[in-house]
Amino acid sequence: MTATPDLVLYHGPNSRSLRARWMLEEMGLPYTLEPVAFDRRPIGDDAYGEIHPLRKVPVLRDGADLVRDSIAIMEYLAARHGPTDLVLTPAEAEYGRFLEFLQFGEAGMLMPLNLVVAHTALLPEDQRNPSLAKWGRMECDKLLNFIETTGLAGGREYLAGGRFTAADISVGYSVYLLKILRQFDRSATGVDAWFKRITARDAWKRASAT
Ligand SMILES: N[C@@H](CCC(=O)N[C@@H](CS)C(=O)NCC(=O)O)C(=O)O
Repeated sequence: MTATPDLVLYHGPNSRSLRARWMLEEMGLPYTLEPVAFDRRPIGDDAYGEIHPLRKVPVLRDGADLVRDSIAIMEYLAARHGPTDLVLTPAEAEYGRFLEFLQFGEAGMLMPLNLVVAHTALLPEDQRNPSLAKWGRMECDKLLNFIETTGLAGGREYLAGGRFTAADISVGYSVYLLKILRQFDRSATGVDAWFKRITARDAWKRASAT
């Protein structure tokens, strides 16, 4: 019998740690949630700086192992604590597509999204640059259009493999961020329907509850 994992998730409200928490909930793994103070920059305290020198969330602690990236945490949980249908195996059709959207949620979406966050909300008002916010917003609209026309092409219900996977969690978190920032392009109706579908899951409700 495999020993019960000793998992701790360092978490911040509405942050990328939601991806890791959603994955933990989908997999039904027991974990302890460790809130990191988000009302200051850098986040957390000096003790947290020992865990993540960049003072970012999420971090997953699994016994002696530390994983400091939301996408890496999802891959780690599937590989170390699976098996799980939340990832595609290399032998499956659409494995490449699965990897593409798994990475796209972070590497493809977060740079323009961060610009929007920084220049509409995060920075003090006198440091915000409306041109950068506008450019970020235009890029986000292109990204939503890409999800609509390519990710969900032909009435797909999920991004890859014909089932809900970690790729939906990865991109789903970024779309969640666009929505709470009120930057979601209302013309992306297919994305909207997909987002409603994936966030109707009990695991998301538990992950986003507090
Ligand atoms: N690529 C990393 C990015 C981590 C990251 O930037 N986290 C943000 C929260 S969503 C953070 O901790 N920001 C606090 C700060 O930069 O002060 C991941 O996906 O985990």
